[in-house]
Amino acid sequence: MAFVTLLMSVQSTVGSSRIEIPLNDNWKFSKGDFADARKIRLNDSGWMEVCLPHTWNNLDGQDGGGDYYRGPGWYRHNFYIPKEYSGKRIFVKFGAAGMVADIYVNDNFVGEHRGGFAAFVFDITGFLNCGKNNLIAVKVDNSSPQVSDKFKIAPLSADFSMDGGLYRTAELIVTNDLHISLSDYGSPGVYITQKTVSDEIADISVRTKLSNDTKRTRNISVKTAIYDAEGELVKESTAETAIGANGGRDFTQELKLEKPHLWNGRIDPYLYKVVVSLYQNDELIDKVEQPLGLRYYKVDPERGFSLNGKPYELHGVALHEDKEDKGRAITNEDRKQEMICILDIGATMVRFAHYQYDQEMYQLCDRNGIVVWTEIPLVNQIDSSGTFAENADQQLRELIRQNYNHPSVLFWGIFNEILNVKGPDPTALVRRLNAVAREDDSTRLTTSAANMNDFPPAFVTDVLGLNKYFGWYDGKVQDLAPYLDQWHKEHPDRAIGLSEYGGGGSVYQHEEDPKQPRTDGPWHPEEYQTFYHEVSWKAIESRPYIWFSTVWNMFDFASDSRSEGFQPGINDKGLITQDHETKKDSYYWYKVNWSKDSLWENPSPMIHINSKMFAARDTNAITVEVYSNAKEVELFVNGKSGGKISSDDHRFFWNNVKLAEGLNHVKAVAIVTGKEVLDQCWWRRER
Ligand code: GCB
Repeated sequence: MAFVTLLMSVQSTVGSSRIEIPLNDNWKFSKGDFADARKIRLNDSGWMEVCLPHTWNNLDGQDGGGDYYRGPGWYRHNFYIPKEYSGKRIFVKFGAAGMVADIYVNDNFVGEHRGGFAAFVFDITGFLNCGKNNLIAVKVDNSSPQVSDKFKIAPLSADFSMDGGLYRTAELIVTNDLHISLSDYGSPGVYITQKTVSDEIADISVRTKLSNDTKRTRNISVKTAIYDAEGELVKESTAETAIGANGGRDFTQELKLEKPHLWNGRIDPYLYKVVVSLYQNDELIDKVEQPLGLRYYKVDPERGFSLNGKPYELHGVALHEDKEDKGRAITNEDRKQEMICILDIGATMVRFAHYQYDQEMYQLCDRNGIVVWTEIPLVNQIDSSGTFAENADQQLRELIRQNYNHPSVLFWGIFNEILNVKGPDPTALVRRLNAVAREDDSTRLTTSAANMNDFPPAFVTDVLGLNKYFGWYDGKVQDLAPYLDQWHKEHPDRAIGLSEYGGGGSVYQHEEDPKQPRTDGPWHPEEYQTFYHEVSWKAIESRPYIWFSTVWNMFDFASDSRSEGFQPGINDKGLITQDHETKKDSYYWYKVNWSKDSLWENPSPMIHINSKMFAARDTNAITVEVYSNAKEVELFVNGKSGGKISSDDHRFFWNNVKLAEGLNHVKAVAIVTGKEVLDQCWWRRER
C-alpha cells in the first residue's frame, strides 16, 4: 500500500511545492529492546502489524496497579522512495513519541528526540536511497526516570499514565532544496506576529525561516498573502532575497489590514489564512499555509478577562489526551467528538493539561472560537540537573514555536503544582522558563497552575490559576468562596483564576443526600459530584474578578496508579465517562449555566433529569432534581402531574415524590422560547 501511495503522489509534485505523505500504515512493532531492530535484514515477520497512532499502554495504562509497561518498544516501516526524489530534501515528522525516540534510517542513527508530547522532524535525505526500498526504525522508550538520566525529563511524576509509543501520526515531507525551514523545533517555519490589533487596524509581521540546502547562494522571491474566510486575497507582499549556500535566514514582511474582521471567540471565530510562497524564476518551489485570527485581549485583576475590548467570560474544562482502550493514541475523529462535547456544554475555554496536544486539537479550537491555555509537562516534581532544565526549555520552545500561529492560544503554561513531590526550589527554573517564553513570544501571557498558597513561582508568570479542591481533597466545598475572596483581598494586583476544581463521580454509584465521600475510597456517588459542582460554580459565577475557570476534568482519564471510585486505574473527576459516551449530571449543570450566557442570544432549550442512572430506589419517597433553562418545569410520575414549579437558578426540585412499587415512568416537561422540551427516565422501587 505505502509503495503505491508514494508512486502516485510523485507525479504531481516533482518540480513544484512540497508534498506530505502520510506514514501511518504498515508499521511493524515489538515491545522490548532488540540489538538488531535497526538492521535492514532483521526478520520482523513475527512482529505485530500496527498503524499509527499506536501506544502499548492503551490497556495496561488504565487497569490500575500502577504497573503498566514502561520501557522500550521498536517500530519498523519499509517504504519505497522513487528515483525522481533524488535532489529533493526528505524529512520525517512524528506528531509525538512517548517519551524518548531514537530514529534510524537504513541502519544509520539519525537522531534522538527527548520529550513525549511535541512533534519533531529529522532531515533524512542523506540516509535514503532513491529508487529503492528504505527502512525507518524507531526505538521509543517510556522508561521511568529512575532507570537512567536519559529519562530524567518532564514529567518526572504525574497523575496520568505516561503512555509509550508513536501515539500520533507521522509523515514524510518532500521539499525542494530551497524551502521553508522544517528544522526550527518542529515549527511550520512561518511566524505570524500580531504586533498591534484593534477594531481599526491590524499590524502583522510574518517571519519566514528560509533554507538553502544547495552549494551556492540563491535568489528567491517570497510572497506572503492574506486571504479572507471566503478565500479572497486581501493583502499581499512580495520581495526578493538571497540565501547563502548551505544556510538559512529569517525573512520578515510587514502587512497591515484596515478594519480587520476580528477573531471573536465563540461569538465569531473569524479566520483569515496566511500563505507564504517561495518562487524561483517565477516557479513555485515551496508553500506553507497558516491560520490567522486577529484579536486583542486583557486580563484584569478586578474585571477579569476581556476579548477585543469587551468582557468575555472564560469558563470551560481541562482535558487530557486519553480515551478508554485507546490511551493517548486517539484519532482526529475522537478529537472532533471531544470538540462537539466542548461546544455543547457551552465552554469558552479549554486547558490542555498537562502537555502539548496534537495539532488537530489546536485547529479545532481556532475554528470554533475556543480560547486555549496550553502548557509543558512540568508537573509535580522537578530535578535540579542542568539537563532537566535544558530539556524543559526545549519542550517549551517546541510548544511555542509549533503553536505560535494558532489564534486560539492565548496562554503559555509554565508549570503545574511543581512541588507535589518534594524537591529543589523551583523558582530559578520557573524564572528561566518564563524568560524563554517571553523571548519566543512577546505577544501572549505566561501562566501557571499552583495548589499552594503564596507560592513564589506562581508570581513569576504574567497571570496564574489556582488548583483548589475544597470539598474533595480538603475542607468543605463551601470553603471555596471565602478562600477566593481572601486571596483576592490579599493580592489585589494579581488576577486570580481557577485552573482546577472538581471531584470524582461514578454513573454506577448513587446516593440520595450524599455525604462527602472519602476521596481514596471505593464509593464516589454521582450525586456528590453534582452537589460539588453546583456549589463551586455558584461561587465562581458570582465573582467577576475571577478571570477564568476550568473544571477538572471534561472526561474521566487513565491514571494507572489510582485505586478509588468505581474502577481502579481511572481518575473519575470527568464530567463524562472515560469512553466519552455517558454524560454525568454535572455535565448538564454546566450546560444549563453556560448556555444561558449572554454570548448565546437564543440558547438551545434544555431539560435534564438528574440521577437517571440511579434506577433502583429503595425508598418510596424521593427528591427529584431537574436542570432546565426554562422558567417553569412540570414533573409527571406515571402520567400524573407532580406540579409545575419555577426557579431562577436552573435547578428544579420536587420533594417527597412517591414512587410505586416496580417500574416508574418519570417525565419532566417545559417550554423554552416557545418550544416544548422533555426528558424522561424509568426508576424501579425495590421495596
Ligand atoms: C491536580 C493535578 C492533576 C490531577 C488532579 C487530581 O491538582 O494538577 O494532574 O489529576 O489534581 O485529580 O487530583
